[in-house]
Amino acid sequence: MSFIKSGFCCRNTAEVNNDFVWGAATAAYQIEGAATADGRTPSIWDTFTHIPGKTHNGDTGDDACRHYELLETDLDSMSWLGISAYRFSVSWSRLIPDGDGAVNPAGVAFYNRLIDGLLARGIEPWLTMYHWDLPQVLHDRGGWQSRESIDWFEHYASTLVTLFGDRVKHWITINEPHCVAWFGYYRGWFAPGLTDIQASIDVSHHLLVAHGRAVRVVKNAWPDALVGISLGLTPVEAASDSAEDEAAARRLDGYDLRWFLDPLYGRGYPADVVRQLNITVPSLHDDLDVIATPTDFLGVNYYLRQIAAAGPVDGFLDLTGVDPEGVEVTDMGWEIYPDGLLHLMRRLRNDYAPAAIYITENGSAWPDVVGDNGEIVDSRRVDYLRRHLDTVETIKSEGIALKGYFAWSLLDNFEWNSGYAKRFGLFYVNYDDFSRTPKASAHWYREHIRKS
Ligand code: IFM
Repeated sequence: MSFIKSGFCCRNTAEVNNDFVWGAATAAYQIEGAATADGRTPSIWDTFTHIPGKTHNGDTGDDACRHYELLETDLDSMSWLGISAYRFSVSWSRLIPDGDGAVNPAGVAFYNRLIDGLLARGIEPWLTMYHWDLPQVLHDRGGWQSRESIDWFEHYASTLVTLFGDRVKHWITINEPHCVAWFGYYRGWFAPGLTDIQASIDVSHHLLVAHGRAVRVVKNAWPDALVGISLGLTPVEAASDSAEDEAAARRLDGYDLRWFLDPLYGRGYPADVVRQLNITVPSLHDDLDVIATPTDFLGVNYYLRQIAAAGPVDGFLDLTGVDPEGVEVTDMGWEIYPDGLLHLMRRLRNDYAPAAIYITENGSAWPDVVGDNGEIVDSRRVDYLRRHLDTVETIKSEGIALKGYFAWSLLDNFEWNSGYAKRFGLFYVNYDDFSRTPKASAHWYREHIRKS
C-alpha cells in the first residue's frame, strides 16, 4: 500500500483554521463496498447496477473502494490531509436491513468505529443521512413514491440520532434531492431508473417532507446540533439576452433550483413551475410548514453552470442545453466556472438568506495516471481547486455567511452511472489492489489547509 504511514498528527484544527471548516466528502455506496457483508441488504443502487446496461462497463458498488474493510487506512489519510471535518453518509440498509425495523449490530459497530476514529483524530463527523441508497425492501413497498416513505425516513433519522447523536453534531438530511427525484424517477439515469414525471414530483415532495421531519428529530433530541440539507445547485444562464432564451433559463432554474429552494425557505412550490410541468403537487396536509422547518445551514454542492436556450429538445421544459464553446471542461464534460459559485452565493444570500452556508461538495474528475515514479500529478485538479478556493475567499470577503468547504471527494470512487471511469478523488485508488495514494491535489489541499 503506497499510503504514507506516518503523518498521523493530531493538531487542533479548529485553532489552526480560524473556525472555517475544511473538509472532504464521500458517500456510502460510492466507497464502502462489502455489499453483502455482515447483514447488509441491497439498496436500490445494488439492484440498479446489476441490471445490464445501466452503468458504464457494468460497474457496481459491490466492492467500491473497500472502505468498509480499509476504514483505518482512510481515517489515517484524512488525518494526514489535515481536514477538520469529514462528510460521509450512512448506508440505510447496512444499519436497518429491513428498512424500518431493528438495527443491525454490525452496521452500528462500523459507524461507531468511523465516528470514534474521526473524533480520536480531531476530525468532526458530518453525517449525511441519505445519499441515494434506499433499502430495496422499502422500494418494494412503494419506496419514495409512497407517502409512507416520510415515516420510514423519520424512523431512520431517529435511529441515527439515538445511536450517534452523542458524538455527531453536524447532520445533513438528504443529499441532492433533485438527483434522486429527477434523475432516478424521470430521466431514468439513476436508481431506480423510472421515467415518470408525476412519480418524480411525488418523490421530490416526499423527500422534502422527510427532510423537514428529520430536522425536527435532530433538533428535538439535540438542540445544539446543527442540521441542514445539501442541494445540488447548478445555476442557469440564458444563452443570449433574447426574451425566449431568458424565459427558457427561468424555466430550468425553476425546475432545478427554485423547486427545492422555495419550499425549504417558506415560499411553497413555485407556481410557474407547477403550471409549466402540468403536474399535480401531492396533497399537502401541513407539509409546507414541515418542509420549511428552519435549518442551521444550507449545504451547497457546486460543480458547473448550465446554459439554456429556447428550443424543443427538453420536452416539457421546452428548452435546449447549450455547451459553451471554447471553455475548459473536466472529464465529466462539465465547464470549469468558479464565477458561477460566486454568483450563486450572492443569489442565495439575497433571495433566501440561509443562516449559514457550507459548500458540501466541489471537485472535478480527471483521467489521472500514475507516473513512473508512482506519483499522480493531477495539475488540472490542483488548478480547479485553487480557482474555486480563490472564489471562496472572494465570497467570504463579501460578508456572505460561508462557513466551510468540503472537497469532493476524499478518494476516487464509484461515480454512479459512470462507474469507476471518472476519478474525483484527492487520493488515487488502485482498483486492483485497493491501495490509496495521495495525488498532487491532496498535497496542495493539505498545504492550503495548513496555511489557512
Ligand atoms: O459523485 C457525486 C456525488 O455522489 C453527488 N454529487 C455530485 C458528485 C459528482 O458527480
